[in-house]
Amino acid sequence: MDDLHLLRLALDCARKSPPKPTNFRVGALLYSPSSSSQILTTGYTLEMPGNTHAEQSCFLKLADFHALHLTPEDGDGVVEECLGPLLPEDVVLYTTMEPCNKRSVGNMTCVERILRLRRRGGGVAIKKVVCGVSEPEKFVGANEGRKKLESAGIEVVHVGGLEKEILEVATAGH
Ligand code: HJL
Ligand code: ZN
Repeated sequence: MDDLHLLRLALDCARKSPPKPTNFRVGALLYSPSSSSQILTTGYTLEMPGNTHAEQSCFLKLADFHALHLTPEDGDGVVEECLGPLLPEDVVLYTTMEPCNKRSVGNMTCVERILRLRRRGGGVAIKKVVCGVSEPEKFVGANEGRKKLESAGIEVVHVGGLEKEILEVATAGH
């Protein structure tokens, strides 16, 4: 499956997100070419309980799949700490919008979550992120997410061609 096809699948997920004027409707998935199912999980904004982002929903759903049985009392970020060592070597995050690096008060950013996903040896578990658009400067100004991921050694790839559709879906309800 090529990048554009996978990004299109992520966009299909974004369409399921309930419109909310104060965020973007984003879709994401985790892809591992060496795994038998290849698409490990999908997610979209507000899919999981709470003010959840698409990438965060992916991590929560995959944690459930691995029966990690985590509850909100375990604390934010614990899902990612437990999930990191379980991820296959070649996992790639596809997301219609670059991961967030700033959020409304009290919520961990997706960049921070990605950096918490670590292998047993301590290296980052997700080494590549593919996204369709940068975050528009509407809510939090310039998103430094890409830069932060890259300085942690994560490759961030922009795949062009779906920008118009992605932004239409992201801003529906604004
Ligand atoms: C990404 C998402 C999502 C955003 N970005 N990559 N995935 N909703 O699922 C980024 C945007 C924030 C707003 C509001 N959106 O979501 O900057 O309420 O949604 O914390 O800044 O912040 P909250
Ligand atoms: Zn986010």
